[in-house]
Amino acid sequence: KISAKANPEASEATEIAGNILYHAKYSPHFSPLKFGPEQALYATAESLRDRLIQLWNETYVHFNKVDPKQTYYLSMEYLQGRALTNAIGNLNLQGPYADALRKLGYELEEIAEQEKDAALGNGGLGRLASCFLDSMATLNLPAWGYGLRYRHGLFKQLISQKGQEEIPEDWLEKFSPWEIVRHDVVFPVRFFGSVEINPDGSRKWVGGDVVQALAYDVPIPGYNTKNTISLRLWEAKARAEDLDLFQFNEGEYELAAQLHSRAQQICTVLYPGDATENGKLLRLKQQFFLCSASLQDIISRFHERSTTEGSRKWSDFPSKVAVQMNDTHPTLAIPELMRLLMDENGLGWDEAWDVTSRTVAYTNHTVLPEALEKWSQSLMWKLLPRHMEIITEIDKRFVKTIRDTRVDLENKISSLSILDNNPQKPVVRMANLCVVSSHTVNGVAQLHSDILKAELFADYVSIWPNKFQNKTNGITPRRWLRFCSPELSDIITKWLKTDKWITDLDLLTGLRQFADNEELQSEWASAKTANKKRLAQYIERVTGVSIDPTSLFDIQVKRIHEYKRQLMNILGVIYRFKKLKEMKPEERKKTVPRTVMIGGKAFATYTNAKRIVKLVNDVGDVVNSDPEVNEYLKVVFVPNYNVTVAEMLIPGSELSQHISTAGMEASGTSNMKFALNGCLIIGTLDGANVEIREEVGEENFFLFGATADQVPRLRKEREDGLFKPDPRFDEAKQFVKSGVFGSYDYGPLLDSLEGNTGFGRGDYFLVGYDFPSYMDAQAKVDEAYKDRKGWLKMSILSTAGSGKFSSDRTIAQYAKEIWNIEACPVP
Ligand code: DL6
Repeated sequence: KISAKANPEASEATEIAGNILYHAKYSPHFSPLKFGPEQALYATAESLRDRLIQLWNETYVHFNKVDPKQTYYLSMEYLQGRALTNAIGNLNLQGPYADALRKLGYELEEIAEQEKDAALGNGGLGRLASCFLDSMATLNLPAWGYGLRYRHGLFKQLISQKGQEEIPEDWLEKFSPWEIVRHDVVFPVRFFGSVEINPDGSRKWVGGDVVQALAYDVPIPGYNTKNTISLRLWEAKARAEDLDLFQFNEGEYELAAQLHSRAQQICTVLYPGDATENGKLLRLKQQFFLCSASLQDIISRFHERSTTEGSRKWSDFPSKVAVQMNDTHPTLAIPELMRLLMDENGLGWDEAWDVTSRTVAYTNHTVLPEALEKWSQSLMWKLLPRHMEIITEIDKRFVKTIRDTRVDLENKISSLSILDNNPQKPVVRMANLCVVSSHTVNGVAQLHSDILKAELFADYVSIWPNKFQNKTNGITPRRWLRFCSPELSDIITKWLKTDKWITDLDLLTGLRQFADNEELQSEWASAKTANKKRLAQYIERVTGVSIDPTSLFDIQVKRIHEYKRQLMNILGVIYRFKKLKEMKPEERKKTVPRTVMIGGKAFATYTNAKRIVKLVNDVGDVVNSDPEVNEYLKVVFVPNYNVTVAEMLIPGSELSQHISTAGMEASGTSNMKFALNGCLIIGTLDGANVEIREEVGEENFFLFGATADQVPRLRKEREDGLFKPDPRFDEAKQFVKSGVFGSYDYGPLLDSLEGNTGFGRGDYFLVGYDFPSYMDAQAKVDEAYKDRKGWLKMSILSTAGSGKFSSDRTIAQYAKEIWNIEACPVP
């Protein structure tokens, strides 16, 4: 019925529908006789993948031709989430795909819902890596992401009467329609063994286990460009000949397939527990596996390209290759590159060091001492004997240089050196190895970079003042506004009279002039309300709790950690509940109804974090079933927080909490997503909050709490018994102790706020100190929310001030100031 000539979109939809059906019919994975939503998802994804492969081939043919310097982003984590809507959106094919699916009897949203999240990461660091890939592709940068193809990503969180339970995630249960296995890209990776000295004095790593790294490529399309880059994920395999057929036929099945089983373990799960020696060994193997496979691939590409213009000089390597280490997890890239250059390619130490140190750069993502990686020297000698020789030599040379040139640092050598030779527990300090070897080290928000320079890496700064930079994190505006809140983004496009903000987010400042405009405010309010209603439906579906879309939606979602202070949030809620209970009905009616949503996963062995999850759930059960109060307060624990859940929560948020102890959250990135979606922040002066507040305006940010420079003094005062808690804080804690929220033993959690904690001091995270100013800021939130127009204006100004936090800006800065690479758009 549709005339293809008159309507090219209609003809495209017809073609796409045909292509989807083709995939459904010929897919070897499903019966061709069925076309249910799941088959429709896979067939739709495969039809899209055809296009992506084409674009991606064109991209790499072009890169090969131009031969630009390329960036390789090494990360143990990627939190990709779902890919379908994002790929369709980046290729600007929403209309044709929605029409095509409609012709086949489906709505695009319904099909998109079928996709499982690729959750190959833990939290902010992994999601940052995924946002960066989107920006690298969009900015047409010659770049690759490298990671591991974990069979099971971050666990699924189940909430039961016991609190959080973890069950394995299974994104590859069937298969991923997005990845393409590269049987022609395989590299050997060795573990254990020993070092042999050749007759010429050079060294060779021999023996041990050799497993194969097999590449799986996931295409990453840029927005509004042909450029489509690759996320290359490695899987570990053994070869057929590694199976001992003789033993197998003797009935010794496990023994016969030992290497197969050890290879398979490497990519089985993300972050295997590391409480045991075996667990530690497996994690170290994962890290080395990523580094070795990626570097061999990078070097082979460097050689491949050289065939066009004769053999390439190794000294050119740093002008063709930039390697970015996302935190210390890929630190082994440093000794592995040295080994490959010296032992496999015959370079001398000086030349190999020059090449390596001009190639690698390091991003630090935390100042938490317990998160700074240290590996036992004995474990390292066992698994990676050649690398330990190299690390020892790097350390020796570094220490000698300091001794020769900086007598003033003599007494600092023990903390600056890479090897900590404390006889009780000799370790390799990975952050020190990164700083010593990298040409650039960066923090992820201005405050964090300043703290790195003034504290953690202060002495290194005195040695290499120009090595340290800041690169404030960012988020991709495609996924985090354009696709997750189409209503709000259509309004923005309408008022800015352009959709160019999608790739030039600073244009959002153009909304400032309309912040008071009643028409915009009314449109803004309807978009927010639509998003809140959608969120309310979702919450009811997954938790059974019905929430009021006219109440203030207050959200805190992130990994559960004591420094992020979800405990302060829930104690504030408990105090609010108690006061509501004490009020007369007519008083209650004057309060602002609130729905508090808290979500996030606690690491499986982090007991206090799990207690916090339990407390939030218990408080929710009591508050939500209290007939006097539940009209004014609801408390919901949002289970299984992941990228897809975030895409539902963030557009529907009005207030979000970023309330870490100042100086402890390196940046935060969800704060940027909330602010971009017109959600106001209640927060401390920590991480990127500082810059968000500067950009959106201090009157549009609910600030409270101690500043980073006050924290050491306050901790000391607390230790010396000088701290006098606010009565509200004591009242909230007492209320929990009274057993109102059930019989679970919250003693250890509450003790962490006063007695001795695992950190050896009471209330290390200063919940007690910050509680009164937090409660005062919450009271200001309630007042501000009563002024409807005022709130909408603040919300618009929040979006208008979020331009700086585009990952396009962040990546453009990395490209220019660290990697020295340029855009290479496919013509
Ligand atoms: O840089 C991304 C992200 C920051 O936004 C968070 O503030 C920071 O905690 C996180 N860091 C890590 C590293 N380990 N720890 N803790 O995940 O990086």
